[in-house]
Amino acid sequence: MEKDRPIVYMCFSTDIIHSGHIAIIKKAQELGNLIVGVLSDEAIASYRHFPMVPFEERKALFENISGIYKVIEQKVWSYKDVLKELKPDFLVHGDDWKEGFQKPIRHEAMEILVEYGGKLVEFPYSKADKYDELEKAFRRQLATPDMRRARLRKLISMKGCINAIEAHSGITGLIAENTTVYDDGKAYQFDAMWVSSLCDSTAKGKPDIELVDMTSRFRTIDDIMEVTTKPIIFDGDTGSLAEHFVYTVKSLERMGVSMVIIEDKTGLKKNSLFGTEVKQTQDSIENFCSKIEAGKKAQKTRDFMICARIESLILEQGMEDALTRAFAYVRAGADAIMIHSRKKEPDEVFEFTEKFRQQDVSTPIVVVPTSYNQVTEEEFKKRGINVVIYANHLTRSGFPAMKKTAEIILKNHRSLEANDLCMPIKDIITLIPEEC
Ligand code: SPV
Ligand code: MG
Repeated sequence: MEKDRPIVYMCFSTDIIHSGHIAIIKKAQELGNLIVGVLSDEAIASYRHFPMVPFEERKALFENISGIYKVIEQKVWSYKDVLKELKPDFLVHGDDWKEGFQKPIRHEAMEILVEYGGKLVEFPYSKADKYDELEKAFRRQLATPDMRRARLRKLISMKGCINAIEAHSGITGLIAENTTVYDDGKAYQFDAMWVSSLCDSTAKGKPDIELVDMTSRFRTIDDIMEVTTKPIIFDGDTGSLAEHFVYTVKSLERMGVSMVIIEDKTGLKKNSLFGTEVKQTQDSIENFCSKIEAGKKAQKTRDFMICARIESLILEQGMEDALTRAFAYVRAGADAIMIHSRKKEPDEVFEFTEKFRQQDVSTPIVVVPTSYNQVTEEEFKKRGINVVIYANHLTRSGFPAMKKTAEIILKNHRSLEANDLCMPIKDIITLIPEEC
């Protein structure tokens, strides 16, 4: 560190360092002693995309660039804490944050700089195609089976609680992959996708009774995987016979699926949302444990997860039964537990979670809040729940719009009146990216 020179601060979230970054670092160094902040894995995963390179590695990249005085971790997107602590004379940033979702973060940083007399220096943001291409090519690796499969476990441990939305086709996969909402300086995206048996069957006009065979279900996964990179949680229904389940596990793992969830029902499976209105039988603890054990033995990697789904509350077998099963399934090797409920209030799910967590603090808990949908992800996280699945929402929102459009056309003998329900032709053409 050169004495009496101003302190300069800038923060990076990049996975790779290219010549554009080096150029901006050189310019920042001319202003004084440069401290580089490296954004934490948690912050990047929460509001941008999964970091391809873990924090320690990204930090090491900057530590090896000559002339950088110090590299620190910036834990959150907001510059507030870092500015208050370091009080740098200059905060350097690309001018791209003047517009768009980062505007509030810039605004907050400027207010703090004014408080102690620091200055904001904004360099023109380099939009060079070659850098864009480089980053895109790097990110395409996220779709490879090994990288995709491993990401679910990492995301759960980084974020504590993740969300997943159902996808049943290439286009719903793209919606799950690309939908982003910007709010208060943060960008929100779904973490993962749920390949639901209900929605996969519905898309094929079939009942959710394990009628759509595995070959067809795998085809759906393949369609989704071809155009996306996010981790996939597969609804494996009952898992069938243990002798069949081991093949399902091997295939899913090979494809790059991260987790299969199997439910402890047996015989002709009906959708859980029917509850006790239809005849449904729960498997014995012993039998279901053997199935979990067989599945765990069949998998080759450490990343693949088998989640045991407990139907005791759906089938009104009581809390004790649900808990007994949960502990037995974990002992049999389950990597996660899904507790299902179709009550309008979350009370039984919260009671289960509280009692389960008294004995097991680490096994991830998965929930599907279709009926008790008033609960926010933040609350689930606070209660110790790790995966929140929006299990059927693209199906339930998409089909009513289609039905209404069909009715309007029939009623009016033309399509003009359905215009407002339909995406403009220009948008549908550009909906599919040229290259995923
Ligand atoms: C599915 O989405 O197929 C599920 C969840 O299994 S539920 O429909 O709630 O049973
Ligand atoms: Mg299902």
